[in-house]
Amino acid sequence: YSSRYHIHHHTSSSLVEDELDPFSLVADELSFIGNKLREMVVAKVPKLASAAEYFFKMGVEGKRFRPTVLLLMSTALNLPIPKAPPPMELGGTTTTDLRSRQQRIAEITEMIHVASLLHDDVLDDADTRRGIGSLNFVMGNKLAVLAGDFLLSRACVALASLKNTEVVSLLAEVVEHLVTGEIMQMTTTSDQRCSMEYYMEKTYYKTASLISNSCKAIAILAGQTAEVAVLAFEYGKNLGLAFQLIDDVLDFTGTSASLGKGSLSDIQHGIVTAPILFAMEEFPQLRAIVEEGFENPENVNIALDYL
Ligand code: GRG
Repeated sequence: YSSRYHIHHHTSSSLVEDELDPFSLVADELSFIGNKLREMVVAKVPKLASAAEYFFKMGVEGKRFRPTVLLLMSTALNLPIPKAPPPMELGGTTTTDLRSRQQRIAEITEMIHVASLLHDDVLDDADTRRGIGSLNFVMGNKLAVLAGDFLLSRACVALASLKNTEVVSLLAEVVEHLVTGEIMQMTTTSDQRCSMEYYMEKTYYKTASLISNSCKAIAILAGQTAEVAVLAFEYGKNLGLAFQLIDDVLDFTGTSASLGKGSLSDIQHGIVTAPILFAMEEFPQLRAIVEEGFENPENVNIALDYL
């Protein structure tokens, strides 16, 4: 990163470059978490097991953006144990215990995320995800819905095992937020479709809530003050909003190969995202089209011309 962005460091050590690659810092832990996730989705019924493990198999793991952020947040917030021991609801907590509890947050977060992808693809009738057939496309809607439910159940059990009621409520509430964001997206009036405020609120629920609340959970487990926990939340919220904004831009600029799914899927589903809202500010005549909606394919083409 430093060479690409011409950032000058006061130290010339190559370690600085390594430290600036966020993935290399947590690469070993990410592969450990990957294995843990595969273990966690083992189910009694073979059909359920094969459905649930579908997106945890090697090679279809996605970017692992959320676990990466959460592990880096853990490194940033874990205080030296002798100075500030984390709250010990479980009795003697060591540094290793703390880190493995935070790894569990990363696992739970990824499970909730994958469950939401499974359900989302059913709702959107999507046929590709992570560069392969979506689970609903390969095994049908029914199994995809049930596999998502199963992952949520596994995530709840893992969450409860942390025995921290504040953390349980934070992440349990995220599931409601995911549903809220999805419903806000499905049911828009023409005014809401044109509103940046509505878009940002929906984006918080749909994408940023999971990242912000799991970042806050990391801070709580680290034994940080309520003030720091709020800062961790704000960091995760802004990162999540930025992540979705970029995801929305990529839907217009990416290719099926780079996205692992078809491009232009938002506008084709009638979903108005940030690039259109920004274009509307520059070209006020676009507003009438957005208000009318994108059921008419002609409107899709008109909007694309403005972008
Ligand atoms: C059952 C938990 C649950 C939710 C039901 C369907 C639904 C309600 C919510 C959908 C939420 C959703 C899919 C939001 C989009 C979030 C998003 C940016 C997904 C893409 O994330 P990436 O790019 O994907 O990190 P990878 O594949 O890399 O993990």
